[in-house]
Amino acid sequence: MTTLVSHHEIRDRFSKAMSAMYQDEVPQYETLLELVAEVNRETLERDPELAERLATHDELNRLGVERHGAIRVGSAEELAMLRRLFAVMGMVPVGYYDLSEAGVPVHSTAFRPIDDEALARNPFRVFTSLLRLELIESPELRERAAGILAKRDIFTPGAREMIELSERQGSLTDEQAERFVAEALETFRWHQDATVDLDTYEALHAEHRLIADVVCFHGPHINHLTPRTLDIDEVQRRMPAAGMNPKEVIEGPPRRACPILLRQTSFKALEEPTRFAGDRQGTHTARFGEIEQRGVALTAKGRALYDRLLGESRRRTAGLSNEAHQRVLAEVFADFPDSEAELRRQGLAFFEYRTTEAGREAGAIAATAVERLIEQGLITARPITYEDFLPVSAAGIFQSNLGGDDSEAYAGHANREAFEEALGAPVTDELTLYAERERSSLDAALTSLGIPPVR
Ligand code: OOG
Ligand code: NI
Repeated sequence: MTTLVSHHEIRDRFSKAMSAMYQDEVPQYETLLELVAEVNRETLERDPELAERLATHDELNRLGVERHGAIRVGSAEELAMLRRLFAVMGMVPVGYYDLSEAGVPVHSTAFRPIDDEALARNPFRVFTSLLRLELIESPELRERAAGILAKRDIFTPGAREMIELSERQGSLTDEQAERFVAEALETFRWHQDATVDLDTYEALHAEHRLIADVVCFHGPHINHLTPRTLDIDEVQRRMPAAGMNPKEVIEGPPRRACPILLRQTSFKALEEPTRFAGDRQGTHTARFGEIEQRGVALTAKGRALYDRLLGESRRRTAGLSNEAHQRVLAEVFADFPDSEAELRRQGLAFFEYRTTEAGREAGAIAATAVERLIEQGLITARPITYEDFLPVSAAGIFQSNLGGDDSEAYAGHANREAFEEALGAPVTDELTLYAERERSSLDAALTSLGIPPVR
């Protein structure tokens, strides 16, 4: 019997290899990693309670390795093959994001691990967008783009071979995993050579910068990697002194005692010299660095409240500096309960339940009210971290790195069915994942106290 390594081990190796490659390719990303590590260290020193909480819940180990990346592909075939590539690493498509609403002609999903153990080990996610050529108005330009895309193969023969082998065997041996990581990395590498001449690039660029980015290169170069910070406001403040040009505002909810969902910001994309076919030469701007701070996952009810408050604040924040923007957000979000107990009682956020030592000793008891059990110290509830993305924030990240305020151009074209058809599989619903995780943890905690699970 050959010994196979786990999908999670392969993901861990791959995410580290990807980070090393990106540090090599984009030196500013290395600076960003250092800054994030420094601020995380200081935050943990200042707040031992936070350090302890992260430590007891497996969040501390993953902090240093945690990151997401993003890529954009041009065809259904590319997307479907990527799904198989990510499956080798235990990553499945979760969530559907329609970015056409925000003037970006793509729709997206996030490939990520889903079970607790895998998330604790390394929650590496890749935000993956599919270009929607059908949204380009000019038939001539549409055909030209499709023709260019049809000529490229973004996977090496070795990557295809290892993917098929993993599908047949159930996973890969140590040596095959090494080969897989090296071959898969090639798909995401930056190529200084464009596949077209500058005239073609400019024509596509004029329709939308993103179209040029997807169509004119050999493959879906990783366009950013994103480490997780414990204090995004502080990193944003320190970015300029460290030589980075941060985007104007931090996306997502404001700073809170109980962080919710996801806050994100980035340093702006760099203009890079590019070799075009023919004599005329130019540059391309696509690659940047991002940081994120994650909080608790919200229920459908919590998410509806978030969306409503965000909508309200957006009417008042246009054009504001980050400081003023954050002040308005804080004011508007005063309506969003900011204690774990309230988030739980009002059913706004997801929690994971565990029996305490005292609970295990108490054995069978009659009380079933979850809040009473928590008050009695028999079970604990801890916020479940949000592992996904936010379409409005994603649009803000896209826009600050692509330019473009043509927000209306492609609006109103969500098409989840078409996306799933291209992908060759349905996307998993993220809310269902959190709800199942909460439910099974609560069932287990109650069962261990001798209480029948509540339905
Ligand atoms: C993806 C932008 C969205 C995020 O973290 O929400 C994103 C892209 O630019 O390809 O990365
Ligand atoms: Ni991102």
